[in-house]
Amino acid sequence: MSKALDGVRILDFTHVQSGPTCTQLLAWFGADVIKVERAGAGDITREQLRDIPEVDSLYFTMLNHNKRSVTIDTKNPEGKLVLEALIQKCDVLVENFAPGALDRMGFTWERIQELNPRMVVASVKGFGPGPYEDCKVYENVAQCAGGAASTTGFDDGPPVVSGAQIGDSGTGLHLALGIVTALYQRTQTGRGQKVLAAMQDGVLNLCRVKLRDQQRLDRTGTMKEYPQYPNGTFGEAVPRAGNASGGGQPGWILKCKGWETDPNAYIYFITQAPVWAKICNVIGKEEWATDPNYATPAARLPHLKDIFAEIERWTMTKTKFEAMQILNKYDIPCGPILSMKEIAEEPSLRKTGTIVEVDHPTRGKYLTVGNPIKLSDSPTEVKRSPLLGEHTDEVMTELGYSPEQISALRTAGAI
Ligand code: CAO
Repeated sequence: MSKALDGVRILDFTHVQSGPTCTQLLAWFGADVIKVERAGAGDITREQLRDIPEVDSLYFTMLNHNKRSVTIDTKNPEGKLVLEALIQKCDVLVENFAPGALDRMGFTWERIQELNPRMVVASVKGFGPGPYEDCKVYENVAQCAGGAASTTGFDDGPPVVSGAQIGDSGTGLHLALGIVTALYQRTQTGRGQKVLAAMQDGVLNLCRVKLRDQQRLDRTGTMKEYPQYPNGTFGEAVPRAGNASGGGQPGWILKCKGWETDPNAYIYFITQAPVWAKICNVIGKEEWATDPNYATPAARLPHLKDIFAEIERWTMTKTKFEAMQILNKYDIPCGPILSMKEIAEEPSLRKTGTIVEVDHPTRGKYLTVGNPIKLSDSPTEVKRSPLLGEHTDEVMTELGYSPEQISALRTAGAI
């Protein structure tokens, strides 16, 4: 079966996490992704957080599936010529170097345009134009600068970063959308363009509801769905909301049976208004369904803490899975807190290809997260990540270099 991005060639200059997540998605959709790495070393993640000596780390393998790897010294004059040939052959160049690195290599936007006016040049940077544009940025810096950390955690504790890599993988997703959009526009204009996804912007986009809340707070001085209401105090900025749900349906994380020893024996419970009477029945507080202090969402807001304490008395008598089963019967929205171990072992995620087992020549079998976006006419087949420089000869041959030329370039240290 054909793939959505068949025929699209990507010059992949990405490293670490943000850029590689973007090009991995494009590869899963069928693009030919040629990852350019530094000879001898490669993407720094190949050796970071290794669990097996001398073997590509899971960090690298899980971010670089379905790509080809070529090693080119981009600071070597002959290596630069090889890169020029690649730029002429590819549709998209994706990079997430520190600001200015591509220009210092000699590949300015103007130079790339001369070589290939159809080329889309896509970049992840920490910040967009402004006071911090020259800064190097990693995941947690972006979470802090994009508004996620100041709004995550509990009111009486410090800001907290999330386990979800919204700065890196989140920005990779944003960039991938920018790239396919630019390719689509190219079908009409015939021209490439620059695509920029700044990590601060990507995180802020995912924190959109918190900017909404900032303006509500500015106007009214309070927000009734936040745990600070009615007993705490609000300051000038959106506070950390603990585990409260963002919308108009109050929610909280509650203990389940076994919580004393299992750190994940919890359930997220939402007191959705239309099922309030059912919630009252399940927890044995039938009278709350008609009591004016509890019967309406507005009446409940001041007592949310007590309400969740009462619901928790019930959830603590059930495991999170038993509670799920009972609550779902009544359409009460809830979710078990799943550990990574439980997710890794979940058969339904294996069945859909969201968790995939991959075989690797030096590491053996390992688990990875497959393509979370499923296209009915473009199924994803997850293929192992490339070894460093595994495809250098293959790609050089496709670019028209003879075996003698390849061997001379290798001797010169260009590839
Ligand atoms: N051959 C020769 N040189 C190469 C090369 C190759 N194949 N590939 C890269 N290089 C060189 C670059 O030209 C650059 O050299 P100069 O600094 O002399 O111009 C150098 O390697 C390193 O690039 P870098 O500055 O991007 O790498 P770093 O490890 O110092 O910084 C990071 C890493 C991530 C902080 C920085 O790249 C960055 O801020 N990127 C943008 C934001 C981003 O994506 N952050 C998320 C990373 S994932 O958490």
